[in-house]
Amino acid sequence: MKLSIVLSTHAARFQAVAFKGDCESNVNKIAGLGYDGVELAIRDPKLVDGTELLRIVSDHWLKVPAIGTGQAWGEEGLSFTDPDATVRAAAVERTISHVPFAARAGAVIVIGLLRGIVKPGVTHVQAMDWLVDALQRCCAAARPHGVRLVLEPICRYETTLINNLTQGLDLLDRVGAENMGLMPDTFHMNIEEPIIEDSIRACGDRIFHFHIADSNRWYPGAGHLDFPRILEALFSTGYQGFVSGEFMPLPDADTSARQSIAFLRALESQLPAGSKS
Ligand code: LER
Ligand code: MN
Repeated sequence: MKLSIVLSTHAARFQAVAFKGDCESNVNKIAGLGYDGVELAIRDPKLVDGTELLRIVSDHWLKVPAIGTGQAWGEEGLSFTDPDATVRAAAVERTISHVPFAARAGAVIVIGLLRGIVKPGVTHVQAMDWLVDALQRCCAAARPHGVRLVLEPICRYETTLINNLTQGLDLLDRVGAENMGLMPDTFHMNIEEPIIEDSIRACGDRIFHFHIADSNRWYPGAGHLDFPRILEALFSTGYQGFVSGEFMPLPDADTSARQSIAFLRALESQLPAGSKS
């Protein structure tokens, strides 16, 4: 099982991230804990030196499976579904600006809250049309570079657009791009999915990346989710990607990251042979 953990390259308001800023020492710490990769949350590629970032991760033998984009929403209010066309265009442009670094890193680009919410005065139908149009533009721009995008179903307390995997699969059908898949997140699935394992199995090969946290958004093992069943379902789809930790830095960042990898490595040995990537 390939394990990564989220590192935000800069300070950010979003709380469920163990490590923020201070890239070199945090990457060093993450590698030292035994992780195979680091998922980078980057608000704007203009703020980072991609060559230096890649040097840091490759010096530590880590991969970058994914790039998170949600801070462009959280810190700047960019979204694919804003009633203001210039904001929607800026969100598309920002997403496309991640493509060169994603191509170099071999990372998927995550579309989480950058999709936005249905704002007052906008119908759900209109928001979905804008969302489909934006994703089609981003996928078309990413495709020649071999870059894939993932849409993350996010629970009702954060957005009104695409809360569960069924809605995510319907959206993929509408977008109609082979380089677009889904990124389930166990924290959101615990709130929205009727039976988490069945929902995962229904995605088949459309899962391109995976976020893991426990029911309370602490590290896996700190809540009540049934991870043996969830991960068995994930790998039964043929999933070969990373399982990426996105959880609260509680009781503190180092402890959460250490507890997570210890729990998941112990669990790995119990998964049926051939069912882990
Ligand atoms: C981001 O991956 C996520 O899971 C969301 O909760 C962001 O708000
Ligand atoms: Mn997530």
